[in-house]
Amino acid sequence: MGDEEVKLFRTWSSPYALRIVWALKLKGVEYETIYEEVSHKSDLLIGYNPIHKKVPVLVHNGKPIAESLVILEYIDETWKQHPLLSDQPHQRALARFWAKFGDEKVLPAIWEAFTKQGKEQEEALSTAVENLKYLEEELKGKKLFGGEEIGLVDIALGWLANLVSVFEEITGLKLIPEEKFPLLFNWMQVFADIPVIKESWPPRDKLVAKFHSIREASLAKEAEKDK
Ligand SMILES: N[C@@H](CCC(=O)N[C@@H](CS)C(=O)NCC(=O)O)C(=O)O
Repeated sequence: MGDEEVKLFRTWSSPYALRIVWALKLKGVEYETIYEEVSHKSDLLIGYNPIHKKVPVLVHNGKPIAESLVILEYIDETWKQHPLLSDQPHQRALARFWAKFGDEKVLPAIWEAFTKQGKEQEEALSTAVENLKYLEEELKGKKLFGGEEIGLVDIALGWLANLVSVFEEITGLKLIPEEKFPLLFNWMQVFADIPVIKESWPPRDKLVAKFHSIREASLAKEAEKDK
């Protein structure tokens, strides 16, 4: 293991890249971090991920892998300690289902609720609530999505624990109210409190400032369209 070269291209705030940080840390894999700026991507990053040109990219012994959920599975197959996926095919399939559901259904609705206002925001919020109900249901009888240990689904949904309260502070909306989603609310606290997760959380004030300006820019663009 000692002569392996593992490099992670990330930005300081990318929630997708944080998935990879968490997985590598949980597994105790040593790696080098290369910080990118989305507005100034390096040629190296673009060369490694020419199709999407996004972070994260993991480079293992010179071989690049892009797309966070794909990288997570690669990590789990390559470093066996602290497994993220079950050894049962059906359990593995379910975990992949929920990870995909998070990215395809939950994330876009919450992002719309965060970046829009008025009717569009209301609609996005009600879509988010419908989708979050499925996650609440999935947590019944479990502390974490992975059971007692962090699994792929916890890592894939980790951005909820990281960003929802930031979005709530900026918009004044309650996206995941405790009364409506007690299990999910508890999961967010439990997940955020796990030392490996806590220590790699980006600074909250920097996140608030960054996402505040993203929301402002998005609202200004919408206002421009309506003129
Ligand atoms: N589906 C991708 C999404 C990655 C992504 O959207 N990364 C953002 C940062 S959060 C990025 O690199 N954006 C650069 C750009 O859009 O030009 C994944 O799961 O890795």
